[in-house]
Amino acid sequence: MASKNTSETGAVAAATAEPGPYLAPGVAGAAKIMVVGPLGVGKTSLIGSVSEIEPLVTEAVMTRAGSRVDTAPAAKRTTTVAFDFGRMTLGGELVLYLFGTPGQPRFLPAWRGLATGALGALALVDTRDLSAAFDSLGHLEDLDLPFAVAVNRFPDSPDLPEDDLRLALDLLPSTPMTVCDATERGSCVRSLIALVRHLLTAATETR
Ligand SMILES: Nc1nc2c(ncn2[C@@H]2O[C@H](COP(=O)(O)OP(=O)(O)O)[C@@H](O)[C@H]2O)c(=O)[nH]1
Ligand SMILES: [Mg+2]
Repeated sequence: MASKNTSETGAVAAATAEPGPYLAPGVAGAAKIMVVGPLGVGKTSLIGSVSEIEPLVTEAVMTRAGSRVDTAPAAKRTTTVAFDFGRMTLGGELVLYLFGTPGQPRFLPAWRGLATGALGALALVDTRDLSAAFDSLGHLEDLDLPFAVAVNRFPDSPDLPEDDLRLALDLLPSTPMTVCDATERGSCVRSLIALVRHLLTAATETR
């Protein structure tokens, strides 16, 4: 157990050792990863926390017209109008290209195009409103895209046992679930590592 923790700490530290515009010389592979979830769950924050390049963010100030269709937390003043994009190198070898995908139901038809070539997804969940995650999770299942769940903790998030969360979200036992703070890099990297491990296991099993 101790060695797993040590290697995980090392992997987190090595994730973006040298942020910059150029790929690390040892990069051997790349994966397109979607970061999905409802409005306000923390997608833009997570990509901003881990990206080693200036993330491409397509935020717009929410208008009164938009507020009729997008129900957002009171403190939220902007919304993603296309998608977020960032890049993170894991262990100096594997580059993850992260596509943050708007969670509002009207964007769901666009997912089919955005998901083309994606290896998997990190589904962000807010325990203050679990039902808001259903659209994204359902769509991942429709697209047959493997995913891991990351519970983004806010200061006022209720503490729910993992089993209850799994039941409420109807997750398979094999679906990884981590807890993160989208504004804190280390926890976001750990969630992405859990996803990549899951994708590697799935790929090995189907070989
Ligand atoms: N305290 C705290 N605030 C967060 C966290 N994640 C997101 N936020 C805040 O919640 C709001 C919505 O986050 P955002 O990343 O824009 O959500 P998105 O709509 O999924 O892209 C922003 O004001 C963030 O600063 C978190 O883990 N902790
Ligand atoms: Mg956003």
